[in-house]
Amino acid sequence: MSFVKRFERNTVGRDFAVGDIHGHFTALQNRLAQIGFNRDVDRLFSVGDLVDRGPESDNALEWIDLPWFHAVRGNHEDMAIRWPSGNMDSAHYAANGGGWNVSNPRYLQLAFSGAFDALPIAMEVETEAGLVGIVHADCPFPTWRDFTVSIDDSNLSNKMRKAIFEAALWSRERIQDEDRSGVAGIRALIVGHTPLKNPAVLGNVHYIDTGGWFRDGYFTLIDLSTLETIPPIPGKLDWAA
Ligand SMILES: [Mn+2]
Repeated sequence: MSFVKRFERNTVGRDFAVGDIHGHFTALQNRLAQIGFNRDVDRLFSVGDLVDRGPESDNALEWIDLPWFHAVRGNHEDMAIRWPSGNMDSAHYAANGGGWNVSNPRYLQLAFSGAFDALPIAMEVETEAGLVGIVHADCPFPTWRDFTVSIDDSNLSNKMRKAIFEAALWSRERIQDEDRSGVAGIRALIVGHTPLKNPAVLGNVHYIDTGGWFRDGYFTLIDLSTLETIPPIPGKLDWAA
């Protein structure tokens, strides 16, 4: 099994990515309706964090089965994967929005764990202007190729793979440092994880989590061909977390 999922160019419709959803699938659905999303030809790529905090986390299982919806694993999926193994603190998990899953029956906890464990860590989408990468939090390597080759390297120690996954799903280093060095070997990298008031770009790394799950937030959609966001980027890096 590969931790990188690759997608051919969409020659018949549009490709969009959306930030963290956190159990707000109805709001997302409304956003898609606003932009005239056509589920027969368009595709929607998710940066992960489908669950926790919002009221509709249970819907994540149906969404990841939709033929036009494709998600990478976020740190909240990571918690749902680990939950049935019993080595996570329930108070900590609930404080992070996982209460819905703590109270789920065991068979459902296992269903979520198994389904999320099958999600890729990274996706790459071919567009007319080049390859676009998607990961939840960050690419912890200077080049996209080093990252995608490393996570699929069968000789990698479990410890090293765990460290790379941890950074890919949880790191906020790049944005905290306002590091504009970018990721080489890819046209653009799309990430979520860090809620911002407005979408932002650092080098070629696009931050699109504008807290569609949060009371003052909204869902930003980015067109993977044009890299334009809806709504547009106001220019300045501005983050709320
Ligand atoms: Mn996250």
